[in-house]
Amino acid sequence: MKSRGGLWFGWSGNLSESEPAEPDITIRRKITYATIDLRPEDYELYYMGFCNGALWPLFHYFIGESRYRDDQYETYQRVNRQFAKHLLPLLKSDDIVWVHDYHLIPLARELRKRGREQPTGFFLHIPFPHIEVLRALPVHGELMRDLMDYDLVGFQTQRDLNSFHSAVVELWGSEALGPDGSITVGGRTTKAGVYPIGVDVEGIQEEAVDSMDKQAVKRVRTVAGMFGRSRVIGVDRLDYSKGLLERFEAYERFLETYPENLNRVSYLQIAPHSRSDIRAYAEIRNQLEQASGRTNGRFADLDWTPIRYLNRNYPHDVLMGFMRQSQACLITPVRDGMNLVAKEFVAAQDPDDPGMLVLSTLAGAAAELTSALLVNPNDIRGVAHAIQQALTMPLNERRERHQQMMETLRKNDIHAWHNRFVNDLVESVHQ
Ligand code: GDG
Repeated sequence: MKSRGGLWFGWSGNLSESEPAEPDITIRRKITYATIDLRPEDYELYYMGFCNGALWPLFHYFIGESRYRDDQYETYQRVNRQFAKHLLPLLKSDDIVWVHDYHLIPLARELRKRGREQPTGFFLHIPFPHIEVLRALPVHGELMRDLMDYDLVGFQTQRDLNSFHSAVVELWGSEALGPDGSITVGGRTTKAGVYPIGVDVEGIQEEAVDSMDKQAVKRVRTVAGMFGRSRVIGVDRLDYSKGLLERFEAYERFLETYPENLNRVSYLQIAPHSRSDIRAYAEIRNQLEQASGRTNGRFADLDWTPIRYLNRNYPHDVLMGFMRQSQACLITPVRDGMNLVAKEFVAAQDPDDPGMLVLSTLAGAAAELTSALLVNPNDIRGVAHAIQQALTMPLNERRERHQQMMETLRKNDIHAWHNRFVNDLVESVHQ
């Protein structure tokens, strides 16, 4: 958006008691930011409730965690109506509209109801579940119909698109599905495609190199360097979909199975808290504290902590510096739309001596990063073995795998993702 210019519209991240009158407008460089507050009740029912208590778990195949409530769904619709109402006066007639993620599925319908007909696309950052999972949600039909109000719907992987098609066929029959994957329902055609999100490869490399002199990055390097330890890293929002519990168990198994690593490896897990008010998040938080405590209690030495588990946020460039000086990165979600950290780790490496990525096959990124060490996150023994393999892999193999992954990252970087989606969106209405 910085190069193209435009309007960014969304929730401010703040709460206010009264119904928001008008969006707050800030203009910075070529972008106008229009944001509105949510009322505490809407935050509860819309954001924490329907979005993150019903849709998030269901779309990540945690059917048992997904809780549906009518009042939450009604608020979801009402908040989307309100967003549309506030967005409308800000839209210019030649604007194209790109809507992001599961919080805003009904937005196109609400805009069209108010007479807006400009190209409107939707991109889903998280997985789309197969119909056999989706159907557990009482309002899945409504959400699918809402998606049909977009001109283009984009997914992270072919698997997600296939799942979306499974729902289309179930609801409207195979005749609704065109040979190019587009969907026609009630005379309206919606295109659907795969647009794997990428990263700013050059930007990350610069961040990683430039941050090597930052205090925090130096501290990590100095401490591990002093004892000649290898560094393993993980960076995830604290979320039950990220497979952290299984990962901690796998790391414990790794230390147990390959005891030559005792006192020789240091695992840094950064996991900033998120959505802490939801029960499932509080639960996983407790379980992780116990699991890291158990491993440290069992294996730690006077001058060695096997897992350093930090619930803190770091500036992005510092994170990239941490990654550049790590020999292995563990990305083992039990389900993930893409996982940008996996791509960032690869981009942040020194090509002459790159660290190795251990990556879950259940992350969208696995479809592209096929030269990573691919693992099933539930296979504790397999992940333990992959950690050992990553730390003992010969330099020429690491370089070769890294180079292969970099080629994919460059071909499919954040700019390519953006351009492809926007071009297809514009084209979708001209056909
Ligand atoms: C959703 C989907 C999909 C992490 N900790 C800190 C920090 N981060 C940054 C990472 C990365 C981003 O946040 C996390 O992105 P992920 O892709 O890994 O995961 P989600 O947050 O779950 O994102 C996911 C993504 O949308 C994009 O489509 O890939 O599947 O779930 O960039 O570096 N950034 C800073 N401090 C931290 O402590 N500054």
